[in-house]
Amino acid sequence: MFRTPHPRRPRRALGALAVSVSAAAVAAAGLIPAGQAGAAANTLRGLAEAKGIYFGTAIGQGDLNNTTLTAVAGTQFGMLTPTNEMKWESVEPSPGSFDFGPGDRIVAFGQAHSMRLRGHTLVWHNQLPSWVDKLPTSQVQTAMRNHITTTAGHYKGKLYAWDVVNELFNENGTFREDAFYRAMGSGYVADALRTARAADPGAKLYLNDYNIEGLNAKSDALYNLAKSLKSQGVPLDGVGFQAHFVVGQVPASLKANLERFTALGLEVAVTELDDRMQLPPDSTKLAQQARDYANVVTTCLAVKGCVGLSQWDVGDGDSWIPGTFPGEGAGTMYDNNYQPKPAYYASVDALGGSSTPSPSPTPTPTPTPTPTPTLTPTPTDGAACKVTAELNAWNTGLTENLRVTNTGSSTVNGWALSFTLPTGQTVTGAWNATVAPAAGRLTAGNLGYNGTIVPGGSVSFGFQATHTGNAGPAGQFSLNGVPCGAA
Ligand code: 9MR
Repeated sequence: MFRTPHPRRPRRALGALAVSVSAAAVAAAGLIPAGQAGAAANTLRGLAEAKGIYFGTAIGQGDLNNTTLTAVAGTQFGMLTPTNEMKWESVEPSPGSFDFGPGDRIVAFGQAHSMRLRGHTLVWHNQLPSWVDKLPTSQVQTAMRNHITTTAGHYKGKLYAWDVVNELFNENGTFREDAFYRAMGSGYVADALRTARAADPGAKLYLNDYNIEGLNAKSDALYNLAKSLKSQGVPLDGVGFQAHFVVGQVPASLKANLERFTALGLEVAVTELDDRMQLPPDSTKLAQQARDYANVVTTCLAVKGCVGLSQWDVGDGDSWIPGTFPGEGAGTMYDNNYQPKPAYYASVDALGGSSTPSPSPTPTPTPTPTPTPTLTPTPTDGAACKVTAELNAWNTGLTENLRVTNTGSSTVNGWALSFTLPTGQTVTGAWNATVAPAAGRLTAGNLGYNGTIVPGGSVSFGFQATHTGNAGPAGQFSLNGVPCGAA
């Protein structure tokens, strides 16, 4: 659940995340799972489009300098939302003075990658410049209409949809008493929608909010408003369900709730999907997250009128979550190094993809021997580390979780665990570590949050791999160059 209002977070510095890698390196690093590089049909985007929906993401202008991020965004996603660049404070920081440069750069990136675009957002109490809040109530309507007309007019013909009004209700279903409500009462919503329709007749016009995914007081309020607007002929086309979830808490009433909105003749979309957890992630939480993502994707596919889903931000390292919920994060389908997580594979599976190993594989009956999960303690040889492996294999793939224990007497600050994969195994994804290259002798490196291993402490990470018959465990471990012993 949100704690509201959203605290503002400083924008990321331009280039702060910049990494330079080639497309081939991106594929080799597993950012695009093996066999999927260049094969658009097997991406989230391609699979979603084959099912008649879209799968999108959100990026900010600083992200455009991050070649790893943009490679994932431009390949895996078919819809793009600017995280901050079309908000009022960005577009019109002082009265009548408009800056569309940052938003235009996001639009250009989306167009260059044949992505559709969602405009976010025209009227919102947050990231609203203080001059609007300070206006006499008699001047707010004029300012709102001018902002909508100029902004939606600038992007006319370029956007699939606009979030015309964002986050308009309190949790108990009463209207948020922001500058617009104070000046115009609830009628500002219809006024904003009509103004937006006049400015860009081709854009779908949405109301967008959070904590409205299940049946509750807040979604009831939005439902009643949407019904009333439709009955008055106000131009409302869709409702956006932000879907900022907590692992294991996707509401059971999601489908029923979406369906009551589509029954009004509206389209619905999941607009800001993420699924946060207490850090650090572990295999249990990541498996639940994978089920949650699959659940949301499956639900959208099952609801006629659910036009698509967008994740908010690309990877865990880009996400707004840790800045707003200290100690929480890991809400996206990509880890801090843009390695696909179990949620990615689960989403691919939910979209009908079949070329990737499942993170929670169900052994398929086949003539190939199917090992059951095994716990393989690896003896130490007196070195400073011990590794245990848990392996789940099926006929063509496997997942392996490795636990590295510091058996020495000093703290490890930053770790690189090297190990050898049996011949024929190729890593296609990893969690809680970077893993490269994909085959042969590999090195797993810590992420930002799990680099320290105190004496007697341990860290866990894992990977998925394909295999050609040898589904044995990894071996010949060494930690920061010191052998841990044979597997
Ligand atoms: O991702 C956005 C983040 O960079 C900003 O600091 C934050 C400020 O409110 O807004 C974030 O995006 C929000 C979106 O615009 C509306 N729904 C909630 C999103 C996450 O807070």
